[in-house]
Amino acid sequence: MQAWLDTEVPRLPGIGQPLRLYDTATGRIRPTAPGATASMYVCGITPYDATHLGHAATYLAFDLVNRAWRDAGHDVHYVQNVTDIDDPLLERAIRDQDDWVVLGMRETALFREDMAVLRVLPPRHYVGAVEAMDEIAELVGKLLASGAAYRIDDPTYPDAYFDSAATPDFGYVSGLDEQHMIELSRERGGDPDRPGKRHPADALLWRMARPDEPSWESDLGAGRPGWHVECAAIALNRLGTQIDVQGGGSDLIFPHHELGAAHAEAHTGVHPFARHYSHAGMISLDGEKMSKSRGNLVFVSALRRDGVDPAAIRLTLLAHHYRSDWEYVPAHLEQAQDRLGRWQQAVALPHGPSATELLEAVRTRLADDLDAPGALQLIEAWADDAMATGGDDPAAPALVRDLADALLGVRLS
Ligand code: 5CA
Ligand code: ZN
Repeated sequence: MQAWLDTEVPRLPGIGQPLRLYDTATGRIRPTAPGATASMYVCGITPYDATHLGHAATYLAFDLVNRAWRDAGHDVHYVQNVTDIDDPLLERAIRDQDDWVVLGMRETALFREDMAVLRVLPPRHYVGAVEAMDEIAELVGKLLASGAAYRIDDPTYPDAYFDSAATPDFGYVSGLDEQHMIELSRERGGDPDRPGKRHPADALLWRMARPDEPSWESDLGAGRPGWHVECAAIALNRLGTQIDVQGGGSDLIFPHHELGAAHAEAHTGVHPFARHYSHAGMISLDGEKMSKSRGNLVFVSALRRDGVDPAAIRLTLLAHHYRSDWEYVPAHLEQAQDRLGRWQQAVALPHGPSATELLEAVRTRLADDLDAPGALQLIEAWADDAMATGGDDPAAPALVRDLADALLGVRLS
């Protein structure tokens, strides 16, 4: 698929610091250590509803990773998928008497617009499950051939499942015990109770065609893929056997990232599949996780229609650390709009207090597990100073404008 439009990133003086990032698998903040090219796979949307603030927050977190790496001199190979065929999409299409293809295309188009307006840097490869069908089926075929997967004992629908015992390290991403895994997989699209599986956490790889469901021809028989193998195939085929960062919201830790890593590792023998498993916190509204299935959503597109400056949406989300769970209230947006106004005034001044140290301090905050709230406070202090006392550096306002744009994606003019 075509990704959304690219955004210009101003060049900053000097060079950014090496990024340290929390890794879910080891439970520690560790340096990312990419080579010249840093590789990142971030799970994309399932396009059955519009982008809400929760999605936006997650994609902004990884946009900060992208920007920090670029600032540190890396070329970033970023890949994202679109789950444009899966149960939730089909269920929504049936509920609304919609065509699942049209629904997916419409919501993907809206997501692309939202991302472009929010100045989220686009992935180099933006890949739909449907367009990747052959490569997904091929990976399933290889997992079956190597014994890492099996056909369930069901004569009508001999679906293919992944054997969770196929890799020695299964469970290392989430660190969960079996009971907890079973509960989460039941909640999040898995089928731990289906008879005939070797282990309850074994994940569907290929669902044989059912009447009234879309299906694709393949050597496996007509059918459609499971969810985790979609991301494993798309990532492996573009980024190779080991990647620097696997990203998504914390609701993807289990089963999605656990199983995706296991699929990849069973196929390649390379452990760990990702050097960092990085997860953004969940945003809630009215006490519940913002989610398409609950319907308690604040849509980015609706805010845009109301004339909200996208930079204020970014400032709203960046005011919370990416790993924290938090509840959105409209006052957050109002505060961000005030802040944006003050910053815009400050960078419009003919001179200000020197911003050379500010640039280094903001780089330090972001390199420390993406401390965007800390970075915002530093810029805030500079803006207060600029407006209170002036300062005499004529280059400072432009430098602050550029650093807010390049490192935080916040455009002030
Ligand atoms: N297509 C799959 C990933 S392969 C999927 O999870 N799609 S999604 O549309 O449900 O979610 C897209 C991304 O937004 C995921 O990374 C998910 O973790 C994140 N996300 C969903 N809800 C929230 C929320 N309330 N707060 C923060 N992030 C969220
Ligand atoms: Zn995914």
